[in-house]
Amino acid sequence: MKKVITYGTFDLLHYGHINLLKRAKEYGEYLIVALSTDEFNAIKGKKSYSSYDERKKLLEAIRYVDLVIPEVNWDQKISDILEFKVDTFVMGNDWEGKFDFLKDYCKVIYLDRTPEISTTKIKNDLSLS
Ligand code: C2G
Repeated sequence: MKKVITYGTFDLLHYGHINLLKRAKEYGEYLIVALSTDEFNAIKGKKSYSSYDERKKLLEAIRYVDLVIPEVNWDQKISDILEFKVDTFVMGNDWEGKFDFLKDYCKVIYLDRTPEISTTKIKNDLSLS
């Protein structure tokens, strides 16, 4: 069984996230999402609207997602890939090249971001309405 992994905050879940998860799942039969914890978001300089548990529940309801694990730091990717025997690592191409060091452990794929939508845009548009 081919396993795929991806990482992110997935706050204010939107169709750009779903589009990413749908395409990531096409690389295997089992998709793991490493979801940034609230503590790691603080390290990333992100304040998510929804808590880790709320964001986890939403991701677990998505048909493409098979497992959600916590992302607690920048450095867990290699151990995650080894622990879960991951074949392919997938991220949006705003991260193009940033995770190429993982090519020693699995395939690394960067997928085009979905244009015109982002958590930041949603927050900004709502604040103006
Ligand atoms: N994404 C996308 N299209 C958008 C918005 C987001 O394809 N319009 C993708 C991003 O490229 C990323 C995933 O959706 O692959 C999750 O996005 P974020 O929650 O913003 O992830 P980020 O905060 O970049 O966390 O260790 C990696 C980090 O945890 C990535």
